[in-house]
Amino acid sequence: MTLIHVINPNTSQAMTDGIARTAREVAGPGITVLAVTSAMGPASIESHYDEALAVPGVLAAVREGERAGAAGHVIACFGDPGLAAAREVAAGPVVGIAEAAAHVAMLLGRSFSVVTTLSRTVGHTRDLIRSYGFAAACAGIHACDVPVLDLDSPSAWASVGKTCAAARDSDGCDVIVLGCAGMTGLAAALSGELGIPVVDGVAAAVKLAEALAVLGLRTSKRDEYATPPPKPVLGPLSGLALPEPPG
Ligand code: 2AL
Repeated sequence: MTLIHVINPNTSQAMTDGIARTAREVAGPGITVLAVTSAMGPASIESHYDEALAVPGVLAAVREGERAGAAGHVIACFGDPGLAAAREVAAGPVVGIAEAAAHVAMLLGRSFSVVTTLSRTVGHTRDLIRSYGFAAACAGIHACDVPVLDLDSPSAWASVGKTCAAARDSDGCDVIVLGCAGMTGLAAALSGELGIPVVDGVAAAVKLAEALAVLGLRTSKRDEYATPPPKPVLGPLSGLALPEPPG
């Protein structure tokens, strides 16, 4: 059994249910998906403050997934909150949906545009894409102005679709990347409407995590991503202190 541990970094169970549906749809034979909702943090992540509050819950979830024997982890929020720290404490690969979606988009065309939720997330998304090395290929980042937790209605889906079409027309991009886990499940229909590939980050990340796990490829522990040395952690986060290594 190969376990792929999919973490919803926000605390909305409804969003986890949608993420889990996509993950199970795309997971290959022999893959078990364990989809979990963060046990602490904000209901949705659409500001720097939300993201900072979400990271401890992501790290707690990664450590629980390790104890459950996860072969790989997916961080299913487009800010990839806590991704580098998660790589330090996980044995298997950790894949964020933003990084996964950008990689997959670059296998499908020369340029991509991202459709995100609120305009306040555009700058952070731009920083992320730049940090992953894809700035030159990113033709634009567009907000549909729908808050994360409102992405579950036909009118919200219509706004996402309209923003994708506008991004395609204004940017001339080859590929659209959906910039929120709450948009999962929309890609196939949108791709049909738009006539260009639309990448669902949840699906991309689950498939990449699965591929890495099946290939036996793990995060390099040579230096930066090695397990950090244990040290005292005070206050409400004391439960996240790392143990002394065995032996
Ligand atoms: C997200 C996401 O994927 N999950 C969440 O809570 N916020 N992304 C976004 N662009 O707002």
